[in-house]
Amino acid sequence: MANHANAMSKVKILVVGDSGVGKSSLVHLMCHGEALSNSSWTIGCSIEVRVHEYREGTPSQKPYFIELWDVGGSNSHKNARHVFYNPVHGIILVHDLTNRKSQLNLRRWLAEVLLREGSGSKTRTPLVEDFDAEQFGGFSQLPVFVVGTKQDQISEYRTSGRVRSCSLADECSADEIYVNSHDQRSLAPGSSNAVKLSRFFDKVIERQQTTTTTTARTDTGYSYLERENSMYRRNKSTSAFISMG
Ligand SMILES: Nc1nc2c(ncn2[C@@H]2O[C@H](COP(=O)(O)OP(=O)(O)O)[C@@H](O)[C@H]2O)c(=O)[nH]1
Ligand SMILES: [Mg+2]
Repeated sequence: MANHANAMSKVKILVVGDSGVGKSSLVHLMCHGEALSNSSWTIGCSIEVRVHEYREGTPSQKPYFIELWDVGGSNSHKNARHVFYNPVHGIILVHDLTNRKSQLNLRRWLAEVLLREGSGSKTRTPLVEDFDAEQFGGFSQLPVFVVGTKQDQISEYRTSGRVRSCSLADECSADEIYVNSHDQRSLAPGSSNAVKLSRFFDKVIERQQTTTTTTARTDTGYSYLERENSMYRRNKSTSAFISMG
């Protein structure tokens, strides 16, 4: 803590999707490079961190902490989980390829997060249950990544083009990957999945650079997370400037 100037910068990504789609398994694979041996019910929110090399292989390469906030998908926590939503720099939407409903529900998840993002955490969520690209005109700046899990449970016939890709991914100009979170090869370094994920992390970092000054709160209800984040922003301003060139 003594030397903030050398502290590694960090970004916060929310990982959301219905309960049981495989968020915890996916986050574990992303952060540890191996399958989660026994997943348990996520209560509230669990945070895992991975180090990502921003713009790897270029002169502006720099390590960043990527915080993956795995928000429990249970309906019983619906009224409380918004405290985790602000601020956020990127969203990973997770659905289960064997469960079409979980894919359709991603619109609700996105709407839920976007309605909180940029608004005070005390604001009531309007009665909007679905994502509508027009309504969320400004959303496009928040990078989105879509992951379909349990690829091992669908037949090869369906993976070779028959699986309906997520239309939401198109609407958000988001990359989408399919994984089997029980198999570390799903995110093997150099694989197309890993490259897409890495590109997404770069986008999130770029987004964070452009928004650090625009999320100032006007309400007095400062939460721990907001306070912590504003401290972090102050620290960040003393750390290295990322060249965009
Ligand atoms: N076959 C298979 N099972 C998976 C995969 N991802 C998750 N699971 C299983 O699905 C169940 C729910 O996973 P979990 O990560 O706890 O889901 P969460 O509730 O979204 O966090 C667990 O039994 C996992 O082992 C996958 O890619 N393939
Ligand atoms: Mg979980």
